Amino acid sequence: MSDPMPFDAFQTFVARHREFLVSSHVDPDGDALGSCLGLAHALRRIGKTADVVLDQLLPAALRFLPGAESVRSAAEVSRRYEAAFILDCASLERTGAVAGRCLAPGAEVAVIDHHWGNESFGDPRLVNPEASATAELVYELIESLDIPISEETAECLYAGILSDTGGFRYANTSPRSLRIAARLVERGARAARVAEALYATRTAPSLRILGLALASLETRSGGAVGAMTISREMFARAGATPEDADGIVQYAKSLAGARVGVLIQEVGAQDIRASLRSDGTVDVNEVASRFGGGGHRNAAGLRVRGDLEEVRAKLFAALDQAMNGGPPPSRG
Ligand SMILES: [Mn+2]
Repeated sequence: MSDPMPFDAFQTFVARHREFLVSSHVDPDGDALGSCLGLAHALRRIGKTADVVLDQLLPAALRFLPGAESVRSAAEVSRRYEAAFILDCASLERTGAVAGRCLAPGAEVAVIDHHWGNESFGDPRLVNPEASATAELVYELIESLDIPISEETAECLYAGILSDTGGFRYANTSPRSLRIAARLVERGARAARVAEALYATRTAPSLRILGLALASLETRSGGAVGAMTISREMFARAGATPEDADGIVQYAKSLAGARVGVLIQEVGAQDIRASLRSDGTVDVNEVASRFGGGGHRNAAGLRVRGDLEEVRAKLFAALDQAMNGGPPPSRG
């Protein structure tokens, strides 16, 4: 946890430097990118240079954010920065190639994050696991620095909060996140545009693979497991990649009466991936760990070598056992 009042230290940090690197974690989500862009817009507003650099180029789904076109990958950056903001990262390593390629030796690193278990790196630090999104903390910092919140900053931070609360549906949705979101809409964030981009926009391959996955629905363990399976042949038919199937497990989990939702994907020959989501009554992290995977109690994943049908049978047996007790199934 950070100092409860670290804003003075941030004030000094911002005053001391003219140019900032702003970065976040690999495989950026809406909070990672929204926080970076929202802060970068605010720093530019007070005459600073702020460059958003990430490990890789952006996923297409996040390119709607104001300023996204200016984001560069670490490989494209040939200079090193003396000062950096690292956002939404529990450790410096989470930035991927950015830490090694873009920071000058002895660079000063400011940290803003909401992950439990944030390693104590960086100074100054604004770390609060009770925030639903890093974007909430960025909002509070910008306010404390007396920087006016532009429409661009507002929209980016709103996207961060919407993303990390699952559209204000997850348990972390708090009065504070809703109050900050309301203020951001007052400052010009277009709520409908952000919701449309994050939750109602799918590419043709991702819609086709969703259709095939939905049609594959089966129930197991007396209806307590909703399972969908995507074979290599289905990916080929939809012209889709495993990335296009992101989030489909939520549909399996949405089956009425299901305690666990499972999406099983044949991503290559003898290469099987599965995502598990639980309503909290089953520890899917424990199930995934039996297959060498892991995650959290309510959301976990695994990837194993093997035949699709064999892996399916073993996974269903493991889930059945986790739900109903009995001896653990044989490993392998
Ligand atoms: Mn986050």
